Amino acid sequence: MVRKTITQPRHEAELMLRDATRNIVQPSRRAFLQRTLTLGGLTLLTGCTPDTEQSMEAALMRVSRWNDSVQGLLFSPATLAPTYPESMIRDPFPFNAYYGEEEIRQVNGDDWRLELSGLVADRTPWRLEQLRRLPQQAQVTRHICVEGWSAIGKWGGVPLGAFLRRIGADLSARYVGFVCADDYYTSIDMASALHPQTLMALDWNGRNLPPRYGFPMKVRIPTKLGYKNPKHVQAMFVTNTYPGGYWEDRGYNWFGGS
Ligand SMILES: Nc1nc2c(c(=O)[nH]1)N[C@H]1C(S)=C(S)[C@@H](COP(=O)(O)O)O[C@H]1N2
Ligand SMILES: [Mo]
Repeated sequence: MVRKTITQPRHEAELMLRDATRNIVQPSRRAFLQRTLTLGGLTLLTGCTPDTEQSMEAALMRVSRWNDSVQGLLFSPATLAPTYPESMIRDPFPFNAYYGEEEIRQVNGDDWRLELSGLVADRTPWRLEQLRRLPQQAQVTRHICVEGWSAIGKWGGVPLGAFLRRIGADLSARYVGFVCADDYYTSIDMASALHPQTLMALDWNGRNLPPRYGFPMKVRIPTKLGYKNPKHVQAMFVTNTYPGGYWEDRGYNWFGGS
């Protein structure tokens, strides 16, 4: 990255701000910042005037993290995501991942174990059939991807909040993190993890979750954007240390509310 000198005309700093906001991957956030963020505003929000491309990106990242805490404060555990009639389900459902369909991960359900770590009293790994024996719940909700599509689907499985209580997770901790069978990972705030519609999804449209949608388990969070819904989850942890995520570490907003 090119470092520029500290003494530069103000208009050049404005140009850098434009470039830096262009680098923000999430289109809706990018559009929002381009419409609303001035150099003066950025200075006001972060307490200093960024003067290099690097400090500009760092300042924008600080605004995005500040936005996380505002979204966290506004998030109400009692507010439900809209649900839809089964007639509106899109089947087949769109596939998306950071790779193409020819690379869909084939996880063996018999060997699969859900590994648990962090601030959890009982870290015994779980097998698929054990999860299937827990009380299940299903919802028809809309999945919204920041790449510009949305579709309605039905996911069924174990409410994540009930599972976290069962394994003795520290419910006052800040984050729940997920690690997937591909290179994907993400993390969510505890309030969203305990939200009544957040599911450890084992089913899609009444049948076993197919490989393309994240077999054997996908965490379905209808209050969050698509990239916050990890597929092929194989490990879960509870922590107070910010874990980030695959797209979040590349500039997507971490809270990712929909
Ligand atoms: N393991 C894993 N989970 C993932 C992704 C991924 O690449 N790998 N992509 C995310 C994104 S950006 C979207 S939109 C949804 C797509 O889920 P779908 O294939 O069921 O539509 O998965 C999310 N979860
Ligand atoms: Mo997405």
